[in-house]
Amino acid sequence: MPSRPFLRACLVAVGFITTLCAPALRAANPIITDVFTADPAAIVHGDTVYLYTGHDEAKPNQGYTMHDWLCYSSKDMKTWTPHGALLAVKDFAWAKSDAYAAHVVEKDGKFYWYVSIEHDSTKPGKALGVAVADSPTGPFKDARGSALVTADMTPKGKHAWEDIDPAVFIDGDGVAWLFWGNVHCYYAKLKPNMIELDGPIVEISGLDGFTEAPWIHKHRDTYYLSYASGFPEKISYATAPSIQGPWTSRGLLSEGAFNSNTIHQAVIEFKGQWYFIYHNGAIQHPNVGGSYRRSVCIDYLYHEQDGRIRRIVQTTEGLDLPPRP
Ligand code: FUB
Repeated sequence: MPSRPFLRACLVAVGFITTLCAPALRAANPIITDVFTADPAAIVHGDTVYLYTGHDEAKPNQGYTMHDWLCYSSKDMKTWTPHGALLAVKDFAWAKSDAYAAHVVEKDGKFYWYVSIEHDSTKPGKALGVAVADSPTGPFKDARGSALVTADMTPKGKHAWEDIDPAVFIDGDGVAWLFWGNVHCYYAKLKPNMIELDGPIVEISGLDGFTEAPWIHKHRDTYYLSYASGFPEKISYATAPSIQGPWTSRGLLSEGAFNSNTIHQAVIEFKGQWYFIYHNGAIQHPNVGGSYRRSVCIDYLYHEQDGRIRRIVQTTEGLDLPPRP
């Protein structure tokens, strides 16, 4: 018969192995724990949510180290299927590094993946590119062979990372609008082909503390522009009666994210429930998180009757908690 110390050692080993093998994709926050994920963007396609994220690979003393973008899908927002790195910097021949925040949108059966990326030395600075696919999981390829927006197209900004964080919103009339920016928030109409601008680049002024990460959603008749504000970032929002404004600042939507200077939100509705998707730096195992080693989280979002959005409560339980009535 095995000795007691031997049995105890076996139990400890089993517990340890169980912890290591715990599902890396779950409802509690952060929802992905086997790799670092950042800058979430999500779309609903049929009965499935597709979640597209950046991929932090920084070593402990490095800054942003991001080479590709990841994709996950779920039919219940709680269990997630990984689809791997579906797009990478190397897929854009004109780009050289920095797979920063991105956004996917569906139009006429095609899926357009708008990305922020560092342009090569012919147009120095951050730029926006767009890849296209026939399915939400690819294969994606560069839709233009060149950048959609480059630093010389927004000369107002004095810094090289002004043209980041694309977000595309398709209005009820089918017209698509591209929003983006860092410090300055810009928008422009897209042509029906989704890969060319269709008019001037306009700056939205008066957004309290705008830093980056614009995201548009519509609820009832109101347009909502949420964005990262200040630094370390919180999330603020503004509302408007039309996609072209005028935008009225509505204050804070969320406090900052635990252990991360950035938070980068996405807002979606799925099966009648609204969600706030963001990142924090909370993971402690197997590697330690932080501002350059971030992890995607999801909590509920509630619209109030008066058109405001209730302040987001960031939780560790995430969607293991039931939604409030
Ligand atoms: O992930 C790189 C940059 O950090 C993103 O483009 C910003 O939104 C911030 O999250």
